[in-house]
Amino acid sequence: MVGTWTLGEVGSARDTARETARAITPRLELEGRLIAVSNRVARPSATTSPGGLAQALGDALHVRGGTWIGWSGNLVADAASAEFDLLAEGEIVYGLLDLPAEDFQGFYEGYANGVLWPVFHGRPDLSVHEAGDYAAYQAVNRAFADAIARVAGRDDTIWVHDYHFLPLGGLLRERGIPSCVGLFLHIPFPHTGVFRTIPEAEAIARAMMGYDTIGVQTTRDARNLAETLAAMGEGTLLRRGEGYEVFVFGEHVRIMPLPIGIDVAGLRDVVSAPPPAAVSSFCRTLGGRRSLIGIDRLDYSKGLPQKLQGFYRYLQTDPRRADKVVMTQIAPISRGTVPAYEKTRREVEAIAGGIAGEFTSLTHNPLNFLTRAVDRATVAHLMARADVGLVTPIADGMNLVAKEFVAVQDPADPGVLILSEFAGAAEAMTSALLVNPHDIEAVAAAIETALAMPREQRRERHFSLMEVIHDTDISRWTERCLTELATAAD
Ligand code: GDG
Repeated sequence: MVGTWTLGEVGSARDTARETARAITPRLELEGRLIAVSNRVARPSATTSPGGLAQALGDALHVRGGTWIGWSGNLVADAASAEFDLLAEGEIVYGLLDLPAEDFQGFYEGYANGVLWPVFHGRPDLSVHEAGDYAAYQAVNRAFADAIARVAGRDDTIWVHDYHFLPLGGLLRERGIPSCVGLFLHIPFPHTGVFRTIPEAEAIARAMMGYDTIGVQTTRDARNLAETLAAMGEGTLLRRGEGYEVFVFGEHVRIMPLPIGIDVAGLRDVVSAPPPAAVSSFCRTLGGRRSLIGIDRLDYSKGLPQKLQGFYRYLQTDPRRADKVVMTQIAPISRGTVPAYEKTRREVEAIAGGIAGEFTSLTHNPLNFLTRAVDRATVAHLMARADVGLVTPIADGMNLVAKEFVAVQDPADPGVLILSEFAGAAEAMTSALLVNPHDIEAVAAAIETALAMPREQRRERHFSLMEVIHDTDISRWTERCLTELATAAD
């Protein structure tokens, strides 16, 4: 059970929890552990749900081992009934925290996804400020800080993930946690003026200064964050290599661009196994037609209307094309009860319906549009067999699908990646066909260019994209982040 722990109680609670962890994981050396913290954990025994963060962090911890603290998935009546269980599975100890139902809604849908997500993706017009949501966000962050305080030792490294936990740095410092504490932000960080639209901007900025180091996806995010923190409290900022050091509110934080990647070998293993039967049967139905693929959570940041409009325009330009191509868009519904997501879903379904109505014949449908999640092997094999990968977010921290698409291609005859210049991935993946997704004609033209691209040019582009994919492989990314954390602690 997690209650409110005063500083005096932290030590004994921590020792008890450590003993429990030792008892259940004799293989793990618990001194100087890595403790990762994220809202969702991806346990191997549970049904995995799509999501870049859980996918990447799971891959990282399987490589390195450690403790992973996150929400248990259980909602309870009140804070007093919330349990915090430690559970070992493979090389990871999971610290699973129950959350009070009354706080969860305000924390997750309300503040994290109703305010921070739209603002950080440059859409403050979509943010919805409900009374009580910020208090719920703070309450859940305090509950996590209390749980972490129970297991963290002086030598441990605490690696917090994403916008759900921006204030954790400050809350852990308030609890006297001496460990090195870092944040990795998976989503973009906006310009100062956009960040300041959040009513609680200054309190959040102050709490973020509790971190020793903050990793972000791109140099643009690093600059936005450093300038914002410095501007909020009239502090100073210094360049440090590719990153910054910010001195403000009497604190000091390091900010570094640390672009995330994928488990390249793991994904190639998936595609070297025989494809699922559904993929083989899909390939037979292609009958020599060219194949395009899109894989995105159904989220307004992912540019799904723009992508489908671009495909629609490609077909309208020459209706004979409809019988020569098949576009498969997998768009699993995500955060479906948040109003802005419902609106995007209706918009995307209307465009898909327009394409189907205008171009489906009795014998062929040029668009497969699925709002269900499909399994990882199916996603990987569909990407491997596609001639074109379409990744068109209007804002995105990185976008792992762009990297996955490239990683599963046959180097001798690779498909072509069309990539939005607004994805973090575009900063390094400059050999993709870069497009502005708001320019529908440009998306349609990029599809035409990709389908006509000679093999030699496809191979050259793929070769240089693979250098980026290998350079940011998930194990390298993990080591880079942990080295950054270790030096921040010096
Ligand atoms: C956040 C940031 C950043 C998707 N649909 C299915 C499925 N997926 C998998 C993809 C990929 C992952 O989910 C999505 O990752 P993304 O990076 O594209 O996007 P977010 O979920 O928004 O992730 C993002 C990321 O964190 C990591 O830092 O890149 O910018 O927004 O792995 O393949 N997987 C399965 N079925 C699906 O239907 N199995």
